[in-house]
Amino acid sequence: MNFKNKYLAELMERIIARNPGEKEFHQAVREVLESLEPVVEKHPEYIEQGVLERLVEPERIIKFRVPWIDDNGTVRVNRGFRVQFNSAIGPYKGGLRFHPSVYEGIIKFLGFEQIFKNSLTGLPIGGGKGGSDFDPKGKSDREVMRFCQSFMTELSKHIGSYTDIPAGDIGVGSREIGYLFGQYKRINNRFSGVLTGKSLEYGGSLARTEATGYGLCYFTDAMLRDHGSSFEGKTVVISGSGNVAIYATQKATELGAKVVALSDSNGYIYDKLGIDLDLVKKLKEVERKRIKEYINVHPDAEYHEGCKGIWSIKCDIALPCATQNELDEESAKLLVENGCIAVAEGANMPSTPEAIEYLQKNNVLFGPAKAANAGGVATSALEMSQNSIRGSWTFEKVDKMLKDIMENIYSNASAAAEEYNMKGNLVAGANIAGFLKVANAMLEQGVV
Ligand code: NDP
Ligand code: 2IT
Repeated sequence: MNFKNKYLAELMERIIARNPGEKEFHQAVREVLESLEPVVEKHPEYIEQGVLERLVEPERIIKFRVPWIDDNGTVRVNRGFRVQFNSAIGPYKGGLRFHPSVYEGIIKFLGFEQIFKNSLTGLPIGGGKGGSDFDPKGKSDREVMRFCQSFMTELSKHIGSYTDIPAGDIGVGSREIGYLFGQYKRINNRFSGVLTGKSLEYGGSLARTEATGYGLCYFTDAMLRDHGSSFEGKTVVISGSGNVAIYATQKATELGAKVVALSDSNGYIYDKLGIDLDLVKKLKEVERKRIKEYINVHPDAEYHEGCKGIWSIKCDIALPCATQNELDEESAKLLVENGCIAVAEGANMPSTPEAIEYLQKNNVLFGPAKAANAGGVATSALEMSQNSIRGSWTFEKVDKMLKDIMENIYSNASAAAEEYNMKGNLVAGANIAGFLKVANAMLEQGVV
């Protein structure tokens, strides 16, 4: 889509020139600016006060060397990043990603999206993201520990429970958070809620592990119900087999659906009888094995090399929960051809712009990542609240709060889309609703 608004068209050009080569960041910004076209026309004050120029420029980027020693005694060097994007409505909040594909453009796209997602939760958290090109795959626990300690030695200078509170993302789960927390505490002699996604023994929240996947299903359920449908009796395809995919599978199944496929970066499994989730949890959470091992236990299930083929499986609901741009236009066409009625994004920016356009044009209900996967960070904010009051809430209480938050996000995104004459377009609705709170806070705080 091209911008009708000249100011936005020029701004987008400047952003591309100022952030060369960062194509994921351009993609994330373009989508938001497109959604904001009717908003800036109605509210010129956002343009006059430079809100958009300020919003697309991170408040601070920290980039650092992470040296560590592997089990053979060899010195290894990775790159660490933390992008503190926007603190208008609260301290920077967002995960850390450890994956070889990480570079500044990935962390900036994730940090930018986090601003709006965090705003949508209704909780007081700003946007940030971090990570490293370190690959935890195939590393021993001791190597991961030494890497995390080195990473935190630098990161600890820039974070704090009132400043910036990192958490997990791809490649960062409770093992990594544990090592990072231990090193932060050792350096600062301070036991604080500086990270979320902690284990229950040292300040974690019940339901944080489940939160992103559960939240995705609560959101999707709200979207389906609003259109007279539900998960009951539906066939669901979920990509990925990490934290988000596993707990989305669990909740979708609880809500009456049958999940028939999961994947990892090597390939996908199709089990028409419904995924055996206990086995997936054992393979992925405990043994850190590949998804193809599934067929050793269930020889009737199929394994296919390559992860993209997962979208050729016939389903009613598709939940991409692996990574960015994993669902392209060709995949969207296959989903539509096979009668898919809803796609909701558990991963961050998993659908390409062409895929989104195709799905929306073909009346597939589409739940964008910022709204649909906000349950993880929302529950992180609930973990921060519990840490502040030095208390801990029951699973039922946190889960109920999560469900309420996801339903509110759905209705707020839906209402914003309607207000700006784009009824049913949750991409626009989520971007607008997320933007307004942050933009108004920025206006009130002056040019900072
Ligand atoms: P995990 O590391 O637990 O799992 C990631 C899964 O995605 C794995 O199955 C992995 O396969 C697969 N994957 C990762 N990269 C690729 C790739 N390049 N191509 C194909 N498959 C890939 O991460 P999470 O489940 O936590 O995160 C999944 C997505 O959800 C990410 O986009 C993340 O940003 C997003 N998200 C996570 C939240 C959270 O609370 N954890 C909150 C909101 C969003 P393999 O093992 O082979 O690498
Ligand atoms: O993308 C995300 O929202 C996350 N990885 C979770 C961030 C958090 O702070 O819990």
